[in-house]
Amino acid sequence: MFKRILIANRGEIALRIIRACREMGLETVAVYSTADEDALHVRFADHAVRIGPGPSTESYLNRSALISAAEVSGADALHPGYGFLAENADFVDMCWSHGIAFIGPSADMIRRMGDKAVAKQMMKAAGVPVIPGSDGEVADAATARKLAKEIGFPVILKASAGGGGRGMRIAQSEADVANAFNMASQEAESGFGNGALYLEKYIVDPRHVEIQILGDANGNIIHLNERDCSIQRRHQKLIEESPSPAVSVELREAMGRTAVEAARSVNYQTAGTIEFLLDAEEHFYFMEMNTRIQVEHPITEQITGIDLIMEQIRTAAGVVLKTGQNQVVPRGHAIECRINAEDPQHNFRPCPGKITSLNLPGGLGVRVDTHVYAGYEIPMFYDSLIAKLIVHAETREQAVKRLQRSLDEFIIEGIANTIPYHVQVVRDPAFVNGDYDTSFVEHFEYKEEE
Ligand code: MV4
Repeated sequence: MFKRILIANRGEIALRIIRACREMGLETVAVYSTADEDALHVRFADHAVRIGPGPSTESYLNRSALISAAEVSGADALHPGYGFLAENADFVDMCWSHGIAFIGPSADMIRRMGDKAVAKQMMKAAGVPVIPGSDGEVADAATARKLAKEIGFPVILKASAGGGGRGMRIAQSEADVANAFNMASQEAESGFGNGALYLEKYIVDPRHVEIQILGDANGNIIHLNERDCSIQRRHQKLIEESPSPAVSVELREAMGRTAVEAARSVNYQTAGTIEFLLDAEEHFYFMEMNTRIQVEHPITEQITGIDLIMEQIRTAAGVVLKTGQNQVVPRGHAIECRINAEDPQHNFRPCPGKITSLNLPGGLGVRVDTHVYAGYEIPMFYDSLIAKLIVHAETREQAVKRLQRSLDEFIIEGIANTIPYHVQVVRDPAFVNGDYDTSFVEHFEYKEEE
């Protein structure tokens, strides 16, 4: 086992990783920017190293500063959290070449799964259902138009180097294809330095259902059921739940088995997620593989009782999974709301600033993963996540009630935030009935408060 883990992240996920390490008897090293001097991850870690000024390019994305911090502090492993360098293959190579174990997949795995066209081809070859479309990349607009006519409209053009909704364009008819191709390619070129695209049939109003995977160095792979992440705004998830209200026992078994086969086909050896689109006829299609711990991992922890961060650390250290698929016995229903420092009355504009007063909800089945406290100032440099409210109950109906009352208890003063938005969403009949898809947020009407 490792002795001392450097956490190359900040905010709630840095705290989350520190908590797992402490319970495992592992020493922790926090890194922080000047803007995070008063952050809790700095206070609760055994050691802390300042790595640079506020902007993330000079701190949490500063690879040589992180490697130096690991070296001077004597860390033997590094946990990247999510975002920042969690899916940066060159950084993974740097860690290993400096004798620091990267807690996550190999650099090659990140490269293969990071190229969405390559990942899709590999999954198709392994027999995983994929959305009909191009076999790998499409060379030009004319080829795209020809292929689109064969598979039928609408189609979507996606950046090979993209993911998470960036560098995508929909074409409704033949006349749209050239423009969609050029726009998507330009966006991909300027955003990722790689204009390559692939083409797919566009699935109208699907659900986003993803399966949590856990693999070890011995080739054992299990899945920990699904998360429904269909409630998103501009590709940012707002609410996630497990189990999905749209997934039957039979469908869960099929999606779980498929996700394990997908992970096995690439010899996956750590925590990861297989994202699927689910259409109204219960067809599911591989979309992307995420090679990191995800923001929404707590709902899976609540229903399975498995600590995903501890499992990531153990499997990275070569410890074999002790849980077999038959021992994964999901219990109850969990829902997460992401509370952001954004103003829902003004198009969700970011609202950094000082939290003057704070009350966190509590009671049975309520978990709040947060790094904020009364008097804390949210810096302007980073993402706007303030807290994750996670509720767990025996049934979905009880979990929704628990979510409603917990949101009512949750008070954040001093900055605009998304609690009032969530308060309304969790009372919307479509949400209460679990009858929603990825178009929910578009259609939802938020009533401004006076
Ligand atoms: C799609 C799709 C429909 N058909 N691909 C959005 C994020 C990126 N991971 C892929 N996305 C989509 N890909 C095909 N062939 C619809 C979406 C999509 C979406 C997916 C998941 C969650 C929310 C979404 C919102 C809009 C579009």
